[in-house]
Amino acid sequence: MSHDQLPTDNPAVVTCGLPYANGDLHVGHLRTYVVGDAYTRALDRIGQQAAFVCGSDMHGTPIAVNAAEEGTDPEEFALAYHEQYEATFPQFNVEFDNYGHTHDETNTETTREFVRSWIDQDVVIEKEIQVAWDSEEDQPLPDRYVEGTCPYCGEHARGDECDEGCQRHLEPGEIEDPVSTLTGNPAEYRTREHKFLRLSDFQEYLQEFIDRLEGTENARNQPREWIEGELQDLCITRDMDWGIDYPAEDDPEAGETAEELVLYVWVDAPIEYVSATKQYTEQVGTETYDWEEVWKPGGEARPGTEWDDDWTDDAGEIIHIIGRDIIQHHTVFWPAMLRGAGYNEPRAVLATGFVGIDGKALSTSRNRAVWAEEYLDTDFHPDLFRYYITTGSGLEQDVDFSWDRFQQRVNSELVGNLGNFCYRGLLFAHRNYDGTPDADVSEEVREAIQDAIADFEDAVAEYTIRDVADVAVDLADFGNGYIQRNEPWNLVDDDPEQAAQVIRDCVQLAKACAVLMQPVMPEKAETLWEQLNEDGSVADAELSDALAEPPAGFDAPAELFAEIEDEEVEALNETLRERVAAASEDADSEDDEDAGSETADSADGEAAADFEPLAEERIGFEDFQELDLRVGEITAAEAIEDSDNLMRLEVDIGIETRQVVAGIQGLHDADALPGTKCVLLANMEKAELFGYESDGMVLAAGEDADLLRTHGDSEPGTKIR
Ligand code: B3M
Ligand code: ZN
Repeated sequence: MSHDQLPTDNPAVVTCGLPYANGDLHVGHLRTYVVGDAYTRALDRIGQQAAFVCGSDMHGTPIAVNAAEEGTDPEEFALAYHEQYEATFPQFNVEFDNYGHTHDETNTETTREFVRSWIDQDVVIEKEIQVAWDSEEDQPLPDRYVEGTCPYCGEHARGDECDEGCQRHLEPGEIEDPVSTLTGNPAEYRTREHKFLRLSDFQEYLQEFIDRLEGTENARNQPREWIEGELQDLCITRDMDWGIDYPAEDDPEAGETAEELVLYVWVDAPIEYVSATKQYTEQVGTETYDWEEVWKPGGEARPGTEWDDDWTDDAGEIIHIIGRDIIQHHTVFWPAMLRGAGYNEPRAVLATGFVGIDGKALSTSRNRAVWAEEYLDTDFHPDLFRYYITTGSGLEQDVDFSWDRFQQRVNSELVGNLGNFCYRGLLFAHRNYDGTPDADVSEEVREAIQDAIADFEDAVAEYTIRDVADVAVDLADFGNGYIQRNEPWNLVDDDPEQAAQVIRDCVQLAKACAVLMQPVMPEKAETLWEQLNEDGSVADAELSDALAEPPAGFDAPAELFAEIEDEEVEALNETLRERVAAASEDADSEDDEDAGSETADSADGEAAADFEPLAEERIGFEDFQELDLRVGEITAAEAIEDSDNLMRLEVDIGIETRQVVAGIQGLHDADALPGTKCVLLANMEKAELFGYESDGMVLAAGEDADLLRTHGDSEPGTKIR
């Protein structure tokens, strides 16, 4: 089964990953919410009914740890951030239809209903497991209370997620060399009884689901590895006080300690997507928007571990927008949770890359971040940020935020292109015709607008938000070229009819820009709409209105966007630099005092390693094909004695064995390397280093020379393309 193209007759819901209510919002968070908001507005624009919902994530160790650090109660602590988020989003024109939180009554009740359904379906089991324990504090160490080494990739990991390495979810007890973040002591293990969702029951279902799933490629492909292998049961309870209680009273098989357990935060968090939609229906009535049509078509849950095609023909479209570090939760755990309770499944998951600052990773602990509040303190309009962040790169890629680049893009694309076109077109029209000249739109311009509408529709159906945002600016670019080519200022006297025609076209193009830019820059679009003297709100206009006749008369326009001055940017850069320097000193001294402090500090979705800016220049496929990349296996490794950092490797690439000199001494243990798979650039120019010929290059990532290898077990010699 594949999905009908958007728009469909069914209602849609767009959700964004819930922000943990544990710290100030920064541009990294805002990327997801701006994309979600713009996408929902774009859906509406193509005639797809859609609700946009989200809420604060109030539970789990991310909240408990930070609240404890501040000496506050987790509920009070989380509620304060929740209120802050609720007030901040609209200032970026992020307008949720409903913004709830996971601790409210609706979500508590819905979560317990889900769990009861799983119990009834017999997909919940109890197991005795070893949980990490701090003997000094005499308390269990769930999730972020423990850190150690990821058993899958060997990177440093915290509790339930390998946030610096392979991004996998880690089950309790899985982390290696566990250390308590409370005391810094090595953790012990104690036996406890916990509840598990038996994911293996859903394996077949998930394999079919992933073939139907739409969205970004990373979200559709990454999960395949997980659902093709053995699916580990998901521990759904934790030894904590803060959270939603496990409904032990409804579980006939609950052991004695079950009532002391709360649900794992990743149980009640995604269920908030359902609860927030339910609350929206409570606000507007089922006539306007019926949450059940989306989540439980026909008002009926169909629990089971298999899929039923007919049932979902009329089901709504569920679209999740998340950071790419939580793909597994949304494409494996969540669909199984939904299926087990008889709910509809996601239609699409869009997983965004991270946001960097000035070419480096955003880091809250180092204060290398641009905070939401900080942006709002500038004079820059929120729509400028929205434009920058949605068009800075494709959805899956990382976006770099730098004030310099922000200035450059605003000045060239918004001021110089879109704003300039609308201003000069409308000003000319007002001065010479008091508004729209009496003429028909030319065929050329009509076609250009029709093409822009088609591009917009395709981009929405294909979830390519950047293209959605680019359409209006591209159309303005066309408009600028059109004015330049036709020189209406020279025509007014010589050929008044032709002049009127050209300006008539420009007014139409400006109107089309207003309609097309609205999802990404809603307020700026509204201003342009008013300048055109249009009635009502551009938010209510349809795509076809881009071609409808503009009002005959309008006043002199004002410039839509103002140039950003160098001094403003210099000041902002200076503030950022000073702050990073001050924070780094603090962080370094804190690191010395307390190895655990980094854990609680680092924010969601930040990558630990610094990254370089993306290359500006593109290469063609042919250039890429010139690289002869092969799967290899290291068969021998030794340090080159005279050198500080070089190692001599022998790499089997199927056809032959190559000697390679690699700068990985000190980063890898020579004894452990033989047997390791790698990727070798086989047609690298030969070189001689310290008397050894190097015949190829082993690929590695970052300063730690993390060796690249393939995902599956392709044989040495296999060509990589
Ligand atoms: N609260 C934040 C994160 O891990 C987490 C998202 C929940 S979405 C259901 O990015
Ligand atoms: Zn890992």
